[in-house]
Amino acid sequence: MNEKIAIGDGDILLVVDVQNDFCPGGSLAVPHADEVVLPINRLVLRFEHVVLTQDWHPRGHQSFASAHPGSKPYETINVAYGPQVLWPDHCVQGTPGAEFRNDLQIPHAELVLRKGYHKEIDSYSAFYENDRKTPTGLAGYLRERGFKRIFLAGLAFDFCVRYSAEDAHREGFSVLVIEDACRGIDVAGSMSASRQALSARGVRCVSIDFIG
Ligand code: VGL
Ligand code: ZN
Repeated sequence: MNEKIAIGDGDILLVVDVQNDFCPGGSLAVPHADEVVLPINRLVLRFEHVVLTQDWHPRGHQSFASAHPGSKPYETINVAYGPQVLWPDHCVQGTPGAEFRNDLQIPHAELVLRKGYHKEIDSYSAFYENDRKTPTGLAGYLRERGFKRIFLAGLAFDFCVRYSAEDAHREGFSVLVIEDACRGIDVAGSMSASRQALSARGVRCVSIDFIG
């Protein structure tokens, strides 16, 4: 039961949104987010194949509370595709907050997948935007390259990691979340809801100690 998971050719690690704005001092700081950097730097040594995702919003993005006069960050509103949590302005294209943490060491990353660039649609998942219809192209990329199993680490566990994991599973990949290489925001019970949603789908959450 405690056997390590051997990493092979069909495996890829998706490092989700390890960007300055999600870290302490950033505009949408996730508690203890900076603590994922060292485990991820260790983890990537095990993976030949790594993809990074980067939250990448235009100014005035619909997910920003500042775009909705009278609304405050962390409130939920209804938009064309359903409920949307409003966030402080974050990860604006070309700003320092949108850059990856400079202590992240993944020179061999093969792709940087940007998401959230449509002004009217947020994108938590690295696969489908929040309208649940607009693909980012990542599933096709990973399939075309022959990957079968996707490991996830990064920020935030209860948003981008969760929805990316669910979509990867729905797209037919085998999925594992490396939970101690993630940190979450926890808005309105989103951490426990995420754990439940993942286990209901059979997506395993494992510790970095189990990775070969
Ligand atoms: C994220 C909220 C807004 C994330 C991105 O990376 O989890 N969360 N934008
Ligand atoms: Zn965002």
